[in-house]
Amino acid sequence: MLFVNNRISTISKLHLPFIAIVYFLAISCNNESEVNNESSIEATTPAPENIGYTVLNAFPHDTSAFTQGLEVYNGKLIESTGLYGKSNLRYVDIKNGKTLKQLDNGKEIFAEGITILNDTVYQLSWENHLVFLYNVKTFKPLGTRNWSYQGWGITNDGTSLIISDGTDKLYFAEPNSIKVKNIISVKDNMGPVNNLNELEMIDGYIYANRWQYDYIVKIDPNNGNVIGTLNFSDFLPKNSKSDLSYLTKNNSTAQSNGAVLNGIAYDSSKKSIYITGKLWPEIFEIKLQ
Ligand SMILES: [Ca+2]
Repeated sequence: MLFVNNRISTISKLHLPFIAIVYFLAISCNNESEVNNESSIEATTPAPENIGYTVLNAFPHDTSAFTQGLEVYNGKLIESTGLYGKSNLRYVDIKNGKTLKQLDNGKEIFAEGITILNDTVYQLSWENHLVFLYNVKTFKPLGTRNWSYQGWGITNDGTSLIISDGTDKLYFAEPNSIKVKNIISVKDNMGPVNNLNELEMIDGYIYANRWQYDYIVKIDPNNGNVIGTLNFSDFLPKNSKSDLSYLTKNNSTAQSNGAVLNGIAYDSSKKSIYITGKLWPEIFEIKLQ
């Protein structure tokens, strides 16, 4: 603006209309660039906030359970375990960790995440491209559905199944046909957030384990933005009362397959979250702060 004003004093009045147009255009351009700047700021995902939590309890967990999916149903845990030849679906007593009912998947299946919708358990498989349906009370098989992608984690929002495949994508699928209706990309301020694994819907937000990362992300299902993280680095050594030496033995399942943080189940009646890891000796009950 100063540049224009100084020039006006030194040029003839004949040039004033031209100067006025230039000035108007300059102001317009400035306003436009301000608008563009604002929209680019809005398009950037803000850094996630750190979400604090309190550890309430530690309960025994089967150290041979390669946890891929964890749910709470009527005060009990339902767990899906992976690995070929070791995959199964089981009811587990939360307090003593005992398996109350178990259905083996067979040696050809590598089971993955589970969710419960309308009294049906949906169990994913990793690379088998199949989803298994069971009656939640009896584990009576209710059929299978085809799934085009890898299966990692699954939850639901009461209407749609929400499925991860190890990328940054979350697939919203119709529960009967399991046809994909919508896909969102999960991102934080650093870019795409991949390796999305076990999922849990908690009070309208999707919480996700990230394979080989010691934290859980809180995702806004409307836009895929990671809006918070729960830090679990060094969590097991700090909170376990068990001998953890089996996790570092050479040629152990833990060493070859990774005893990583995985498993989130929410009991909405208590507002408690249960978290564990593959082959971990405990399941921990936590509450968000
Ligand atoms: Ca879960």
